[in-house]
Amino acid sequence: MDEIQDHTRRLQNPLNGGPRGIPFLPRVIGHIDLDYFYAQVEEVENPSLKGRPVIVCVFSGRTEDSGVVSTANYKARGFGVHSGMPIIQAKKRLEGHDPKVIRMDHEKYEAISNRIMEELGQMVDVLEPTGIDEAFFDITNSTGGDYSRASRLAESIKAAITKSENLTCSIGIGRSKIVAKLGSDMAKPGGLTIISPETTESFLAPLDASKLYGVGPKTTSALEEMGIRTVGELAKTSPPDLERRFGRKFGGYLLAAATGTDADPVAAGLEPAQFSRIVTLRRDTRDPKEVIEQLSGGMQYIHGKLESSGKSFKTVTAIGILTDLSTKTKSKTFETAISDLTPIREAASALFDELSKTAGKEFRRAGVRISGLEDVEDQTSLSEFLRPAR
Ligand code: DCP
Ligand code: CA
Ligand code: CA
Repeated sequence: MDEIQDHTRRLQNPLNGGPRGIPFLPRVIGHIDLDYFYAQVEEVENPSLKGRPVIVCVFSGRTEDSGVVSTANYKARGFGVHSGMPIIQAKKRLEGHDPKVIRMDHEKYEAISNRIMEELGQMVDVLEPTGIDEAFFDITNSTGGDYSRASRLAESIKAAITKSENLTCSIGIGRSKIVAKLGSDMAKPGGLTIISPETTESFLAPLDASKLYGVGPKTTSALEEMGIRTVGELAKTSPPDLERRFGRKFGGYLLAAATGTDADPVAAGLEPAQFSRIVTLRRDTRDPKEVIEQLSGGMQYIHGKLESSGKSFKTVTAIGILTDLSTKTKSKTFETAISDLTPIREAASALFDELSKTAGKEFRRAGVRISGLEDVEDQTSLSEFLRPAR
C-alpha cells in the first residue's frame, strides 16, 4: 500500500513530495533525453556506421530524394545538417564525406523507446514521458531530497540504458521541470548536469531568456524591448512590470521559470494497465530454463506491484529480445483473474519454452508482463482460498 499512499501525498502537495508526510523536502526533478535518437539506434544496429555522418530521413516519395532529415548524428551535424532539412540539401553538405542515408523506421524506434520507458519507470518515483525519446521524472522520495544521491541515481540510469540498449542519453537534475530540462539540453550529448537548489540561481542567471520553455521569438523580442536579455535579468524584474506587459498568468509564469520555482509536478500517466519487468541476460542464450531463472526476481517484483496496487490479472506475456534486437512475444490469458505468483511463473515457463522453439536466435534480454488488470475487491486469491481457515 505504501506506493499508493505516497502517490496520494504527492498529489496533495506537489511542491514537496515528501515521503510519509515529511514536509518540504526539496524537490528533485529530472529530465532525460536520448542523444540523436533515431540515428543512434541505427548506429547501434550497425556499428560500422560509427564515425560516418548518418542521416535518418523521411522520404515523401515524390522524387527519389524528396523529403526531410528526421535527425542526424553529431558527425553530420558538424557539417551543418539538422532535423527538418531537405534531404537534397543535407546530401550536398555531406558530399565527399561518405554519408549514410537511412530511411526512418518509426516502429523500430518506438519499440526501443517503450523498452527504455519501462526500464526508467522502475528506477524513479514518477515518470512522465513527454516524447519518443524524453521524459521528466521525480526522484524526491527515493533520494530523500539529497542531490548527491540524485547524482548517483542519474549515473545509474545512464549506465542501465547503456547496458540494456547501448544508447547514450543526457540528463539534467534540478528543483523544477524547467531547470531539469535546461540541464539536459546543456549536457548534450552523453552528459549529466546537476543543478542543486543552492546553485540554481547562478546556473540560470547567465542563460538567454529565450532558452526558457515557453519563451518563443515573440516573447523574446518583447523582453528585449524591456531591456531583458538573460534569465537573471528576468528574475530581477518586478512582478507588476511583467504582469503589465504579459498579463497575470504568463507574467507569473515567466518569473517562476526564471527563478526555477515553477511548481508543475511530474505527472504519472494514467493508472498502469500492466506491470512488467525486462532484464538483460547474463549471456545470450536459447535455454528457456536459464531465462526463467534470471527472471525470477523480476516476477517477484511484478507480483509485489500487483499486490500493492490491489489488482489481479488475466494475461501473462513472455517477452524475448533477440540478439538482432527484434522483439518476440507470446501470451496466455486465463479465464478468471488471478493474483498469485505461481501461475505467473508457470505460464512464463511454458511461454518461454514455446518462444525458444520459434525464435530462431538467442535471447539477449527477456521479460514478463502481466496485463488485463482488474481490481481484486472481494475476489479471493488462490493462496487465501487454499489457506486453512483459522
Ligand atoms: N525528430 C524528427 N523530426 C524533427 C525532430 C525530431 O523526426 N524535426 C525525431 C528524430 C529524433 C527524435 O525525434 O531522433 C528526437 O528528437 P530530438 O529533438 O530529441 O533530437 P535527437 O534525439 O535526434 O538529437 P539530440 O541529441 O539533440 O537530442
Ligand atoms: Ca534527443
Ligand atoms: Ca527529445
